[in-house]
Amino acid sequence: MSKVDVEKVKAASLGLRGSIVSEIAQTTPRFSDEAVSLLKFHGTYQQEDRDVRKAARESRGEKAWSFMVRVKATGGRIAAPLWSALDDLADIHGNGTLRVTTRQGVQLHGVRKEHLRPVIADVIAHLGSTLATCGDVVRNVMAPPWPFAHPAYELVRDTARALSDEFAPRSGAYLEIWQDGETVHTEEPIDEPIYGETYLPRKFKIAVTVPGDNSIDLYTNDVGVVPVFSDDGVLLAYDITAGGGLGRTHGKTTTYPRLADHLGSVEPERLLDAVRAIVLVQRDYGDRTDRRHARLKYLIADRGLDWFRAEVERVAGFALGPWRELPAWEDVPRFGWHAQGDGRWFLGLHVPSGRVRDDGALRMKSALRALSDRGYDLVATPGQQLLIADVAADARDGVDAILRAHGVGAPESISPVRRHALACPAMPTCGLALAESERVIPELLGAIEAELATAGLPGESITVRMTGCPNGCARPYMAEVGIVGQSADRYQVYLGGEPASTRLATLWRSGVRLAEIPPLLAPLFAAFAASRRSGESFGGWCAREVVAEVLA
Ligand code: SRM
Ligand code: SF4
Repeated sequence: MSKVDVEKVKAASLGLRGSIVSEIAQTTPRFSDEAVSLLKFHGTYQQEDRDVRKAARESRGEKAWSFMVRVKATGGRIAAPLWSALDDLADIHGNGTLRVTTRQGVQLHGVRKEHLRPVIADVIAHLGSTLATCGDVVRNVMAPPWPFAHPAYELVRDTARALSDEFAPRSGAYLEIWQDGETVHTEEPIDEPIYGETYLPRKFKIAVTVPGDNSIDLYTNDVGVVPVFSDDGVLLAYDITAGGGLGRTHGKTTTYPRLADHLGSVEPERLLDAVRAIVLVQRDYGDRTDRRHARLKYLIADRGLDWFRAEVERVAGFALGPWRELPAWEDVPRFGWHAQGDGRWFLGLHVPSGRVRDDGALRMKSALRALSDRGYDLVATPGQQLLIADVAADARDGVDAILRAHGVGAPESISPVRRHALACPAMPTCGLALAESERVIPELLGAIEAELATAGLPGESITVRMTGCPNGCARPYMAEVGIVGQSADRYQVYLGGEPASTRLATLWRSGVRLAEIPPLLAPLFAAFAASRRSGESFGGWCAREVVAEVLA
């Protein structure tokens, strides 16, 4: 629970200014709780190194405070100069790593308070931004990461950028504080035409994708947007989903993961008006009395989809059309070289849990830096992968040579289980972590792979997603095997999601120790190998054979 009344802090903040500037000037290693809640809107979280909590308290009488800084990347695209700058910042002011997030952003960890301003100023100087990557606003807008030159992909990238611009906070506070170093106190009303003085009740997430491509996990977003084309490729409308979200709290049954509903469709030129109306309805009706009940998913669940659609239509001033049928969804992580369709290529790399670091002979961070210094843009995928974009056909060998020289092997050699896995950061930086995630998943995946091999399924593709708490940052509730931290070394196991991320998984076991998970899954793998239907995924088999039994 937040220690401050976030609604009051927002209202009194004069457009997200609050006391941030005066507190930056103080020599204390942390901010007040009020400033901490405003800093999120600026893209930074106050954290502590939980590994050294006791030692830090004993030696300094204070926790080991530092800051996570989250950088925006609409559709995951990170221009080469910005990546090179982030790489430097990670070494100079961070913990020497960068982390690609499950919403296609990039995070720096371990930034000390006195370095926050130089870090964010440098991001701005390299044409990046951290604004609205956190806080009660529209967050980083997702789009399929693949840099295909196909018109449908170009359209959704443009649409994601238009939505991102539409919902960017207008307050001048961001540049005043981080670029200029002072706030301009004004008696003028704060000019936030969409958000007003108190912004949204809670975070708000939007994703855009092309029909069939579910790389962005459409149904987990507050709003999803999908263009609908005629057979000859003419844009007819946009389908809109609403009310997805995954966060929940252990023991609080009024909180739950929810798949988005099919809200309807809209004519192409009215898309921004329609999405703005949705955001405004959530702004005005979302539950501001309880932050655990404040997401759009609860508004729609409580009031009903028909009420919600009618209210959106009233605010928009026009009716939405019916939902238009779309082709089946697929989630195909792309590794290795792929033609973009414009004569150039992109390379999909495996970055375990999105953590970019140099680790012994495997120098992924230095390799990516060598590539960004040569002018290659990077693209972060929702699957915590990185792509090297826009490589000329005759430059591919050179890119491969740079990667090999830094110990980065061919991505095709990575097993399917590892390729599909996601894990959230959890310990030691996340203040909400109840159990380990990123640091223990490599070993867990190894043990799961061994059990698959024993069951006669070596090389089987299964989606394993793990989080250190029930908030769902690595979207475990959509996985074939979802693992959710409960307390130190105790986890819940969810089963039955689909590889294409279209069905919620169901809770199967609770209170399981990490080491017990692979042997617990082993009999299921054996039964799956013996009785799977043609083309059936492990998640599909679990939904048929295991989940039905759990729910019975
Ligand atoms: Fe998340 C809070 C990390 C994607 C649901 N999330 C946090 C915080 C900031 C912890 C905190 O509030 O103190 C974590 C920081 C950890 C750290 O040390 O870096 C954190 N979330 C992440 C990232 C970095 C996980 C990752 O492995 O990449 C992702 C950053 C995405 C980005 O670039 O914006 C991240 N978080 C998600 C997702 C997945 C998504 O958006 O597709 C979800 C589930 C979808 C959803 O929102 O429903 C998610 N994070 C949460 C929640 C639960 C929200 C809720 O409705 O209950 C919290 C807690 C909260 O907001 O109170 C949370
Ligand atoms: Fe932290 Fe929980 Fe999100 Fe993991 S799922 S990053 S432990 S809030």
